[in-house]
This record gives sequence, C-alpha cells and structure tokens, in this order.
Amino acid sequence: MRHIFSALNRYRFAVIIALLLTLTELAVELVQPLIMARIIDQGVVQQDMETVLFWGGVMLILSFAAFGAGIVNSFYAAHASQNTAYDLRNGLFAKVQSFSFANFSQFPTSSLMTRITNDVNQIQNTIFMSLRIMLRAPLLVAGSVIMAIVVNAQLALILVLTIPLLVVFLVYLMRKAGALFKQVQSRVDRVNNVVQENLTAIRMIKAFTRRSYETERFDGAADELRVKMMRTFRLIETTMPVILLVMNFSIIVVLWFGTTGVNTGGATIGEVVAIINYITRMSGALTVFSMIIMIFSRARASAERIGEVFEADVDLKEPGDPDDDALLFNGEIVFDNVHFRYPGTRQSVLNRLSFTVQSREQTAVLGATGAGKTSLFQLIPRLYDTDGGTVRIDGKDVSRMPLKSLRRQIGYVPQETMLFSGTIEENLRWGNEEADENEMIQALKDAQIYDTIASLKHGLQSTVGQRGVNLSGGQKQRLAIARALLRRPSILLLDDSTSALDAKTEQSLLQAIRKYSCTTIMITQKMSTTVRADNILLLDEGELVGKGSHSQLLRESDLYREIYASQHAVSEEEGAHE
Ligand code: M5T
Ligand code: MG
Repeated sequence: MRHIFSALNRYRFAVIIALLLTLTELAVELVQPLIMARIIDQGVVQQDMETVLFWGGVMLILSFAAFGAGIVNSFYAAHASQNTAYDLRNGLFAKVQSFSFANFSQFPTSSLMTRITNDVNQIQNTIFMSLRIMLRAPLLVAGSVIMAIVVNAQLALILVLTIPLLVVFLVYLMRKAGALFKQVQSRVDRVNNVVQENLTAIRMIKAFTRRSYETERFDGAADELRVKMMRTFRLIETTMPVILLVMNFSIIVVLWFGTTGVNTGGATIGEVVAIINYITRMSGALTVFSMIIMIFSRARASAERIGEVFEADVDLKEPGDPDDDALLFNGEIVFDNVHFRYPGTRQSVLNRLSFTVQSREQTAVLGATGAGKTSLFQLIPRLYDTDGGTVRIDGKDVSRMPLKSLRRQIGYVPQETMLFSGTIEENLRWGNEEADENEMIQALKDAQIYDTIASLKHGLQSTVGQRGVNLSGGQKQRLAIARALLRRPSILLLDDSTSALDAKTEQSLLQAIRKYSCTTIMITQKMSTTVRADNILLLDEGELVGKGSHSQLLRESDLYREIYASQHAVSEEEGAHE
C-alpha cells in the first residue's frame, strides 16, 4: 500500500480537487431531502405556490451544480488514476530491470507480467472509483444518518441501530473477499504462465504433437480461475439482499412510527418523506458499498503483489567504488576455491574450483552436459554471486567492482542465442551503441557471418524474427558472436558458440578472435576446439579434473583421453564414409 500511496501522492493536487468536488456533490445530495421537506410542509401542505416554485428553483440549480461537479471530478479522477498507474508501471519495470537472476527465480516471468499489467490496472480502477464514488458512498451513509437525526431524532433512531450492524457485516465481508481475491490473482498468474510457456514453445509443441495436452493444461488453469472467481463473487453477491432487507425494514419502521407521529404532532409529513428519502439514498450508497468491497479487496490483493516486487531484495549489491569505473581490464581471470549452488537449491553445482586464465589467452572449457560449465561462466560477469571463494579479474574481486564497468568489458555469448525483433544492425548495436558501419562489417567478418548477411536483400537492414528473415541456429550464434566482438571486450565468453560450425570456419573464427587480444574462454564439446586452445579446463560434476594444453592432458588425464578417443573414432568413421 505504501508504494501506491507514495505514487498517488505526486498527484495530490488532482486528488484534492476531485475530493472537494465529490464533497460538493455529496452536500447537494444531502440537502435535497431537506428542501423537499420544506416544499411539502411550507408549500404543498399550506398551498403556497411561491414557496414551491422558489425551492423548486433552488433544487434545480443545485442539481446542475452537482452535475457539473461530477463531470469535472471525472476529469481529475482520471488524471490522478492514469498517471499513478503509469508511474507504478514504470517503477515496477525499472525495479525488474535491476533484478538479479536469483530474483527472477523468485518471481516467474508470467507473474511479473501480470503484476505489471493486470494488478496495476486494478489499482488504477480503484483510484478512479475512489475519487469518483467510493468516498461519496460512506460519507453519504454517515451524512444521511446525521441529517435524518437533524430532521427528526426520534424517527431516525432506527438508523442509529441498524447502520452500525450493517457496517460490521460489510467489513467482515471485505476481509474475506480480500483473501479470496489474492487467490484469484494467483490463478490469473497461472493462466498467464500457461499461455506464455505455450506461445514460447509453440514450435516444440507442434513438433511433439502435444497440442491436446497443452489444451488440457490451459483448460485446467482457466477452470481453476473460473471456480475461484465464482466463489468470490458469490460471497460478494450476498451483501445486496442483506442490505436491501435491513433498509426496507427500516422504511417500514419509519412509516409506522411516522404515521403516529404525524397524528400526535411529533412529526410532519415533510419530515417523514425526508427521512424515507434519506433511507432510499442510503440503500443506494450501501449497495455501492458491495461494489466497493469487491474493488477494494481486489485492489488490496493487487497492492500487496505490487509491493512484493518493489520490496524484493536485489541481492547483488552494487559496491560503491565508482573510481574503478574507467579501469580497463588486462583480462587475467582467477577462480580461487569457488563453491556455488543456485539460490534456493541445495545441490552444489561447483566445488573447490581453482584455476587461473592468463590474460589474452584462449582457454577451452570441456566437460559433459551438466558438468557446470555454463554456471562457471555466469560467475564471471557476476550474474550470480559465489557461495564461497572468490572470482578475481586482474587480482580484484568481481563482487567489489561496479557491475556496469565489469559487464561492459565482457562479451558474453550465451548458450541459447537471443536476438531481438528488429534489424540486424539494431541487434549488433546492442553490443555497442556507438559502433559505425565499418566496425559492424568487420565484426561480422570476424564472426564468419558477413557473407551470409551481405547476400540478404536488405543487408544490415534486414529484420530478424517473426516478420523478417529467419536465420538458422548457427547463423544466429555467429551474429551473437559479432555482437559480442563489437563491444571490443577485454574478456570474451563463448558458451558452446562454435558447436554449429564446421572445423574450417571454426578455425577462421578463432584466428580472427586472436586479433582482438581479449581473454577468451570457450565452452565446447568438440576436441577440434580444444586442440587449438592455449589451455584447457576439464570439468566433471562441478570439479576441475584436469588443466593444461592438449598434449599435456592427453598424457595426464584418463578422462580427456577417453573423450578424445570417442570423438576420434567418430571422425574416422565419418571419414570412412566420404
Ligand atoms: C550445472 C543446474 C543444472 C545442472 C548444474 C543454468 C542452470 C543450471 N542449474 C540450475 O540449477 N539452474 C540454472 O539456471 O546446475 O548446469 P550447467 O552449468 O548449465 O551445465 P553445463 O553448462 O555444463 O551443461 P551443458 O548441457 O550446457 O553442456 O545440474 O541442473
Ligand atoms: Mg551449458
């Protein structure tokens, strides 16, 4: 709630105006029955036409004033609610940008999406409604009770008894509905999650003919949402009959005692009419209450969910040492007794990892699938913090460096290539915004992808993705390498990025990378890569089981010899077929 109010606070001017206008409308509504009583008692009963016309005119003018106030109120209410929602959305987005990988595993993507869109919308609607009618409803109830007492205290007594009971009942409902709405929102998350996973993996789903399974999964999630929604609304629906019952009963009581009062002189006809008028207005306001309960409880649930994102602890703290900012890495990387497991899991992924990668060397990391190669990479740009031990670059602990200057100097080509929808040029610029066309062409050439791009009809301006050219997996990989090279990184990390390349192209690529004189670490499954590397790290189940050059490891490591033999056998077989 705190975040909502502080966002709303920036539009307090609009809020105050809107509330003042609401009060105008409210005042008119409360005064009208009084005027009506006067028209009846002094005009109609005494057959005084002038009084009727005069007060009738006053009522007309007041109604117009209230109407005008209502329109201007809408304007300011919309202003405050739309802007607050806009700020909240931006704030959430900025916060999510600062998230560490660990934070992302705390909130599934779909849930973040629901929070930024649907939950913010709930808040927006609530603010608008609050400024428009919500405040008016409770004030109208309270004001009507007071005015009724002013008009005729005896007749109004019944209201003093019933209204507090109703309010207690409504507050109780509000609490219950709040809890239910929280569950509803998490079901919305679930539906979004299924949709998102489905759309991301639609090709796989078709390839594996999992359509009916997916449809069932969606049905299941949608049905859960429906059931929860219905339960919540059923609860809220009960308010209406209860309110009407109590209020109608009050009217009967007022009529009963009113008739006796008029006969004995304890009340006038005008007073009875006025009080009944107040009661009908109250009934209206109280039914609005049931809507308020719904909107408010839902908003409370949404506010909590928004608050959770704002309050998420971004565990990768930025060290305040900005003087290092300009420092250029030489590129020596040291892992010193590093232990690592993913946040929230128990299984350790890396153990006692110690090694040094010399500056400007090309190092290959070899290991079976699941050995922890990608995990090792992620510690270098500090996507995660270690669980023990340190990762140092040029002798300095990465957790002591400003994240920006650390990451700016690292070119990271992840295992799964991610290109953005847009032109090839835009995708390249992502690596380095200032790059000019020559630099881009050079990077593309070095990444061994220039010929392919040049042969496209629009060259660098071709769009990739949904409505553009579709690049093959290997082509995308090389585009990602070009993007990383364009950064002129001090450290280049290639996660299985040459897997789709034939031996000759791979050799040209590694040769071209040497020109950049950056420390290069490449994860690979292929011996053809390790053979050319200056140094090899052999990883097995999170532990370093060998390091050295190709010939060294052939001599010293059984595992390495084994891998070598297996791949050699394959390539000989291939050769035999040719
Ligand atoms: C090593 C686990 C994974 C495996 C171990 C990326 C990632 C991995 N893991 C997580 O729990 N969460 C994660 O986000 O860590 O995984 P790896 O480092 O990805 O292994 P690899 O790169 O050597 O394998 P591969 O298949 O890419 O060659 O137990 O469950
Ligand atoms: Mg991997």
